[in-house]
Amino acid sequence: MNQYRKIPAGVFAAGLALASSLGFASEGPTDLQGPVVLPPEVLNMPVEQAILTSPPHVPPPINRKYPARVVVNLEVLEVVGRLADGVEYTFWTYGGSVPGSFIRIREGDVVEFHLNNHPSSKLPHNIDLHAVTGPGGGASSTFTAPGHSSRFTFQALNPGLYVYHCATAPVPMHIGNGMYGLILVEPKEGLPKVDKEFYVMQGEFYTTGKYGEEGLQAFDMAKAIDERPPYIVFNGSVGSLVGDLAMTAKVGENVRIYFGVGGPNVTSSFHVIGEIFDKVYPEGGLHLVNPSVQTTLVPSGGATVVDFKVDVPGTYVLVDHSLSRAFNKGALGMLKVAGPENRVIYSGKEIDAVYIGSQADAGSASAKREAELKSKIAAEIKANPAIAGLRKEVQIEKGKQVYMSLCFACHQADGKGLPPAFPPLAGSDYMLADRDRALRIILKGITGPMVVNGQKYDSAMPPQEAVLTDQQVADVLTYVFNTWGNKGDAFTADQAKAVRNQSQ
Ligand code: HEC
Ligand SMILES: [Cu+2]
Repeated sequence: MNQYRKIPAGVFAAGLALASSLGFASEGPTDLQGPVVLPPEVLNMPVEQAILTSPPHVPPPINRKYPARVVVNLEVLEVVGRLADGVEYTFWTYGGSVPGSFIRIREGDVVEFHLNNHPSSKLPHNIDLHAVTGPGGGASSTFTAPGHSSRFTFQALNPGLYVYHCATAPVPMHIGNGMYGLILVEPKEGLPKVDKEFYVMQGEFYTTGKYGEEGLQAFDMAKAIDERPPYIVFNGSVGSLVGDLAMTAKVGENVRIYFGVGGPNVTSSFHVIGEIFDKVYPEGGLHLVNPSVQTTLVPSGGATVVDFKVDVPGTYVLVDHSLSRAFNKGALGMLKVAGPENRVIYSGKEIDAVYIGSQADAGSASAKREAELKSKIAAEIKANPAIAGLRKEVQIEKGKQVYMSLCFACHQADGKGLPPAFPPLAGSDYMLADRDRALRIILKGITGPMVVNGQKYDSAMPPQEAVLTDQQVADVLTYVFNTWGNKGDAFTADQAKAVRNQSQ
């Protein structure tokens, strides 16, 4: 029996359209319509279970030459996971991952869609698929309480790459917690074959803490309303596509990336450093092809398909070319290409790809080492209270991550600087002579003449107090005071705090 109040369908649709146009596109429960009576030509279609994949994987191409009835079973799960090293977040997901499971169907398919909300969920959720023709894109038909399952049917009328997302109030919060994914509706004639396909989505996270602040972070509604996300990431976390998790291909292969933006608010200037997209299917429509594109703009709630052949080996870095997002908020991924060199196409002198690649690699190796050291500490505490040395080692590894994402650009990875523009930190008599002054330089910056190891410098170093936490300042100085032959005690967050609070 229908447990909800009956509302005439037309009235509901009109109300929904109005609500959407006013900006509160939140779909509550709607009346149950009962199973759809399908005409014989649909009933006679073969029935298939959709293959769903988590990012960066994509289900295999569809080789059918005819439409089918495709059953999609998507599960909503609220899970605690890693947002960045030491940072956790309660993600709301479709299928346990951010972005949610990739769905692949064919133009003309009739989809029987099941949305299953796991009993452990705290909230009801629904789904608005941009591939659906009909009010709310399925949202009103799929509003599902925890421990319930909803079903609706739609026909995929238009080919394209489409975003899906939750549309339960408050909508930006549901999307901001990770509730988005992609559904590909292949055109009848199929897509050109490629060697490798990947699934990447950008989205931002509005945490109460700053970027890198450790512990379980909560959603910050004020930051969301102001569109001030501490994190803008690919595939749900910082480093999701870096180091061992990087995508891989071989020289000569054609690579395709299905790229979408979940948002909820921020658009992407999608770019791969060191590559040119041979083809862009702008805005995820699959008929128009734009050849030879450097950067393609992807709106929130939008998608694109890019194809490119990888001609030379190396590490190609995926970024949002609004670059503070890549280098300070996490929107950075990697494609590692193996195979023989072609020195005519690429001589090996260009620095872009190698530089950033090795930086990210060093960062992720360093993160691994940090985890190893942390478990060592736990073991050591049990057996022996003398743990100061290990704590310092952790600080050095953490500091290296800060150094490799911030300081190395000027002072260089080897700490030797670039005379006469950037002074050395390796063996710097100036730095090693005065620890408080070093703290002050990092936090407040410094300008004017100085002599380091007998060489004169007269330039400016920008203050980092808005970028770094006290702990990060202590870590990075502990790193530079204990690397490249330098020796010194660990710095503490309290020391950094004391200097931060001094007026200059
Ligand atoms: C944008 C370039 C730039 C960045 C980024 C930068 N510095 Fe500097 N740094 C400089 C310049 C230039 C000077 C010299 C300023 C002057 O001449 O007054 C300097 C001076 C210093 C000094 C004192 C001089 C010496 O060699 O001992 C220290 C210590 C230092 N920086 C550490 C750091 C650390 C640690 C970071 C990362 C948190 C960092 N810097 C990030 C450009 C930079
Ligand atoms: Cu939701």
